[in-house]
Amino acid sequence: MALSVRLSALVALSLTLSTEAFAASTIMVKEDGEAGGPMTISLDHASVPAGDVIFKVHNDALSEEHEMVLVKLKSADETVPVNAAKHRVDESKLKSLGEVADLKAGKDGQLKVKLAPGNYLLLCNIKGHFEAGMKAKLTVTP
Ligand SMILES: [Cu+2]
Repeated sequence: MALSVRLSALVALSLTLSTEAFAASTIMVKEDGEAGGPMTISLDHASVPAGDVIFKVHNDALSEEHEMVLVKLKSADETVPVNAAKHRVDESKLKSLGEVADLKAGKDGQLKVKLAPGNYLLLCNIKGHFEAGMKAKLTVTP
């Protein structure tokens, strides 16, 4: 009797531990900015541990559509290539890991990805938005 109670307590403990070990990190992403003005992407965490990461993206703009593209950088100080004529980042030269596309003003979107340790960049690649400031770095730690 006493043994089985202890065993079930152990099972409950190990279940709790394994759930925590594999829990996803959640990053709240806020996008803002109207046409012609400064635009931003801000994250509530600049760094998360490697593993499943859920990006919960909110477009806080009044009327402007935004998006969130996640790319992996080769190093923390890598600058991404911008096509000046198109006013957009050249995504063909980057490794995109996914995106929340076409997020209308006031709307929410979500992206879940498994991230390895390294340096990442979140950006909005609607014409002119990257140049207006829509980029944010993320560090994933081992
Ligand atoms: Cu945008």
